[in-house]
Amino acid sequence: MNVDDTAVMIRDMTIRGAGRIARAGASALSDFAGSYEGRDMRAFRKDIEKAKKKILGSRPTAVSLWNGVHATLRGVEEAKDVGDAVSMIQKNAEEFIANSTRAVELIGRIGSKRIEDGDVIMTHCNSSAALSVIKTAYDQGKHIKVYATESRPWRQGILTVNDLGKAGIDTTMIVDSAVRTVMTEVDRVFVGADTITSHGAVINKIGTSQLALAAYEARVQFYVCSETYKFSPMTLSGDTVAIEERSYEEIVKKGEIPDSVKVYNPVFDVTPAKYVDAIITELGVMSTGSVYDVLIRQLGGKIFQTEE
Ligand code: RUB
Repeated sequence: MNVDDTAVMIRDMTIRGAGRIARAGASALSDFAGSYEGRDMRAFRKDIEKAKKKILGSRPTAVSLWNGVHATLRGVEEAKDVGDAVSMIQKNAEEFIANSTRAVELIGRIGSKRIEDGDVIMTHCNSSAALSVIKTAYDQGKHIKVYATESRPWRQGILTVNDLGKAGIDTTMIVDSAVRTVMTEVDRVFVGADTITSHGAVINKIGTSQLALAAYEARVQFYVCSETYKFSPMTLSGDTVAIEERSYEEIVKKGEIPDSVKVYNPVFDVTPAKYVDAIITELGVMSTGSVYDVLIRQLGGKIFQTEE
């Protein structure tokens, strides 16, 4: 699919979820490179840079998109000609997509070990990584019951309950404000992530931090299911994560409230590391304190941005 259409579909959430948007970005850049007709390397660099900016500008919060795009363009600076650059991009994108898809399966297998027969689970929004854990546990024959939040305003909970319900899992949908009431019945919470900072704070769908607080209060285990490409290298040098705000029309219809009333619609929130029991990744289950080490390894020991 072309870059413009992909950027629009990510922005309007036709393609959504941190993993899916990363794979869509990688795939769009690969298609762009594959259909590039020019042979001038300088022009190619400029054009691919423009395409990259378009994809990255589509949604600001999930670092998965940034990591997916940069993994796809790795090495292009050193390419000797356009043909070389194109094959690098196509190979990188293919690898990124295959690895990220496999990571979700691995997270399912690893995370399912944390679920016991008879568990009551809560999840929020619609995370393929969290659903992989829950569905794998169910496929292993564990009897589980799942509470899934509606996740206003976009109601991604509808996708979640459809998926779980069709899989045959005992699923109950709740409104977001029922989270604290229901938490007393829950054994474990599993949510996804858009970005995880170097000190283990989790950025995920608005309301995630409320689940975390309610779980903390009720002494319920709170797990984040996340591929390691959702770890943010930029946070190592102190960058903060931009929280996307979307249109008021996702909350109220035009004319439903007086023009003088403002509507604030942040669509992600930050859960501090202290409320997270563990992060379930494709590398294994880790504490929030391990994110820093994984990032340093991913960066080959290069930690801080320098002026050079
Ligand atoms: C989706 C959301 C998901 C994470 C992880 O938000 O917050 O929990 O993206 O998803 P939105 P996954 O619907 O606004 O994109 O595990 O599928 O990557």
